[in-house]
Amino acid sequence: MIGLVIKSVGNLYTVKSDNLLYKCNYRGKNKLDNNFSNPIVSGDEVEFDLIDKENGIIDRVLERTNCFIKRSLKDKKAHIIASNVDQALIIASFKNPYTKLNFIDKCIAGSFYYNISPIIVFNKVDSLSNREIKKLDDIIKIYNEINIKALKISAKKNLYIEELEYILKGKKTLLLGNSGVGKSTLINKISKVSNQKTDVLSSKTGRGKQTTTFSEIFEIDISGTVTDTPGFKDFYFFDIDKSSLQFLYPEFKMRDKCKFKNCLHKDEPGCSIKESLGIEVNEKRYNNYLSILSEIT
Ligand SMILES: Nc1nc2c(ncn2[C@@H]2O[C@H](COP(=O)(O)OP(=O)(O)O)[C@@H](O)[C@H]2O)c(=O)[nH]1
Ligand SMILES: [Mg+2]
Ligand SMILES: [Zn+2]
Repeated sequence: MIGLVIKSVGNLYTVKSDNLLYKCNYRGKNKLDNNFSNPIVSGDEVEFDLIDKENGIIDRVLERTNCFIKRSLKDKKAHIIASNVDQALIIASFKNPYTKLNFIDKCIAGSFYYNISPIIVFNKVDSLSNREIKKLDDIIKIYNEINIKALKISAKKNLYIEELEYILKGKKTLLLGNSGVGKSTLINKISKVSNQKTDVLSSKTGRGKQTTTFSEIFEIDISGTVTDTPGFKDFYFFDIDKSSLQFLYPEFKMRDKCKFKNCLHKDEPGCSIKESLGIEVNEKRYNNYLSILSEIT
């Protein structure tokens, strides 16, 4: 049978097929598995055999259209966050907690690399003072100027949620964000079911919510899906190399004018990106580019 993995907790997968749910394990042991800390992820289409009415065994993963990969800090292997998605919603928060722009920029670059359109929302706008909102608007402008959708919302107070739902409608969206930014709160607002299941499952495995490898797909009320992922504070790229990073910056269009063909736009002479600082290229974005570049080995 063929089905869609809608939830993964450790080595246990929930597979949906013809509107029925099956609990499945994975049998496959192909060579690919060695590079990945998790061979299967929510969003995967899989072929599986039934053991009984409710349980099955996954034989193989069908080819993915895309997947978002980070490097696992534990074993340096690839950790797939989700697969087969249209867009990534980067959920940030200006206060409690403060999301670093460096993290947002890393999520954007990763999304572009894996052919996923990035969108940014700043949640918890209800808790900001007018002065803070003004500061946030300046940040939002940075992204809007390079044609990346960025908006502010309040999941708790229902502010601008309709605007967001319009963006999510009919799409498969991956949620990215630090923990505590309001992913679960948002999902409860826009999806057909509340996410109480997360708690049930993590208590079953006896592991804390934070440490369980976990992703789950929720259906949005008005159509479309969102994939919840464990919040992570920071992450490292798995397969993006130094020379590719610049192509993930839409505003670096003038890179062809650099003196050196292999310019990394760090401190090379005649660098057109450095000459564009404060004009086409925002300095904060550029500084984060340098910091992300230095992390890549
Ligand atoms: N003030 C405010 N608090 C929020 C908002 N959305 C979520 N929170 C709070 O932020 C905390 C973390 O939210 P949660 O949804 O669990 O975050 P997650 O870790 O990203 O899933 C909870 O105490 C929420 O009530 C919001 O729009 N405004
Ligand atoms: Mg959560
Ligand atoms: Zn350059």
